[in-house]
Amino acid sequence: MITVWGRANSTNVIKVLWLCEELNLRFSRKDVGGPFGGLQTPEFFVLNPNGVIPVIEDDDAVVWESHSVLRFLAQKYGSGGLYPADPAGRSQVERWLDWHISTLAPALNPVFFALYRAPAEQRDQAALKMLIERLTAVISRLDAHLSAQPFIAGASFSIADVAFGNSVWRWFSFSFDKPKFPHLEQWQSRVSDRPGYQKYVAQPLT
Ligand SMILES: N[C@@H](CCC(=O)N[C@@H](CS)C(=O)NCC(=O)O)C(=O)O
Repeated sequence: MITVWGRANSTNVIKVLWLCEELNLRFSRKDVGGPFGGLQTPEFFVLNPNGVIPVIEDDDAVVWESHSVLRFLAQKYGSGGLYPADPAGRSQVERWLDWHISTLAPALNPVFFALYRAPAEQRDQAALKMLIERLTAVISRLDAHLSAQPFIAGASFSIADVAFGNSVWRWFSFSFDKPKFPHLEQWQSRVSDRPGYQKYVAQPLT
């Protein structure tokens, strides 16, 4: 059976849990990270020398980096649709997985940390405003992208949608004023009735 290492409110662990549900995989999950600790230990460094979650163990394979985990599970257990085999289709998935890590996450995470992790009295409102502006510009690009196609990587649901689910959920959950992004809203309602989304993604932010 697959073991997923990581607390269930971690945005990167949520991707893996949602995909396990999509693939109907049985797994056990170990609470590490955040208040549970356990990442900066010699035992955990053997699993992931970076000391971060998620990590999965599946037979002899140990996989870390959330998008590598998505690729691994989709290749091993998926029937092809979630992670297309043809190079052109696959490159659509790959570029958005990379864009998430290189562009969306670095814009989103500082806003999340400022609002949900930093003590309120340490909040720098001017800095937060700039972070929100930067994030809004990135989200507007995603909205424009989704004006042309129903799913992140094209005409059908893929692991790219799984990667984006919790980030977009966080964006819409933030309570600050935001412009309307109708295409992104439509995408969210398109994926939100999937059981794995309901179970793991659509949770109050903590
Ligand atoms: N690029 C990595 C980032 C992993 C990461 O930063 N994980 C966070 C949780 S979302 C973590 O381990 N934080 C330390 C903690 O939870 O204690 C991935 O996609 O897996």
